[in-house]
Amino acid sequence: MTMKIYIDGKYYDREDAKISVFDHGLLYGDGVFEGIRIYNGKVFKLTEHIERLYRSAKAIFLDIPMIKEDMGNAVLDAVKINEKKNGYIRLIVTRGEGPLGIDPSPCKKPTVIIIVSDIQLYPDEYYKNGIEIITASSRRIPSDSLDPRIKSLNYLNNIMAKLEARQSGCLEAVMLNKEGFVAECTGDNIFMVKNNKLFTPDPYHGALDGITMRTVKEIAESLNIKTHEATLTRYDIYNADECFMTGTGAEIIPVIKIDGRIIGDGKPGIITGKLIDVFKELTCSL
Ligand code: PXG
Repeated sequence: MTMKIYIDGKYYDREDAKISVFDHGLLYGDGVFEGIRIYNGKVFKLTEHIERLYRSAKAIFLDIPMIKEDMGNAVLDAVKINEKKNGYIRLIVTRGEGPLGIDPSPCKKPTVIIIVSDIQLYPDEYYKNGIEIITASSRRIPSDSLDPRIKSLNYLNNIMAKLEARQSGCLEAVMLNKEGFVAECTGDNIFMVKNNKLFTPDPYHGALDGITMRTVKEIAESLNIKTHEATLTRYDIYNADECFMTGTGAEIIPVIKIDGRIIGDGKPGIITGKLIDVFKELTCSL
């Protein structure tokens, strides 16, 4: 089964799926995207992802040339055509082709791309044993420069933080905002547990409004665990009982060490484990 990639209403084989070198998505990172999971042939939280895509687009003045319903159907169609039962969808809308120069006004038609593929961000053992992370020196772009809720094609500062993690032998990094408060990781939201309560940075501090983060909050509520959107510093994470990250790709992954400090007893925590179990049940019962 070869991969079929959707570009502007047509399907192409992987080798033929190409866009212009004059696309402003490539030239300037001018565009928005979503990463979505397929579990058991069902698209997880499709409406939420489509809604977030259109909110990101609106914020950057990008007029997506189709209505939300058609976009949702295009995603479902791409999943069906690729016969994907478990996998990952990358939905991208770029500013489209235009002349050189950052002014997007000559770009007449946004490019819509849907890739249906696979994703495994971390090996299985990390879900069982947890991972070690560092704090990156690259800060999250300030909210007053680029709202962190916009899931844009500009990931350079996150990539710099990811590289910093890799260079210090870790897989992930936590990013602080310009005031030094914890914002999120390079492609995941962060949570900590203290005294049986969940804490996650208030999105105001510079986090993406994560769909997995929201799902985890709902699961916590169903387990009678309270979640607080808080102002967190590295000190809070160092002294947490448990810590984990959430994201579409990673799902829920325990963090057991940060900046060399062992979190809790250095093993994935009990509440983290419960949340992982319920999340798994949720995605398996779709
Ligand atoms: N923060 C950032 C900066 C993200 O990019 C999240 C948080 C988690 O949000 P969701 O809605 O997915 O729970 C993301 C999402 C990848 C990859 O290819 C990255 C994400 C999602 C899927 C795949 O690394 N980031």
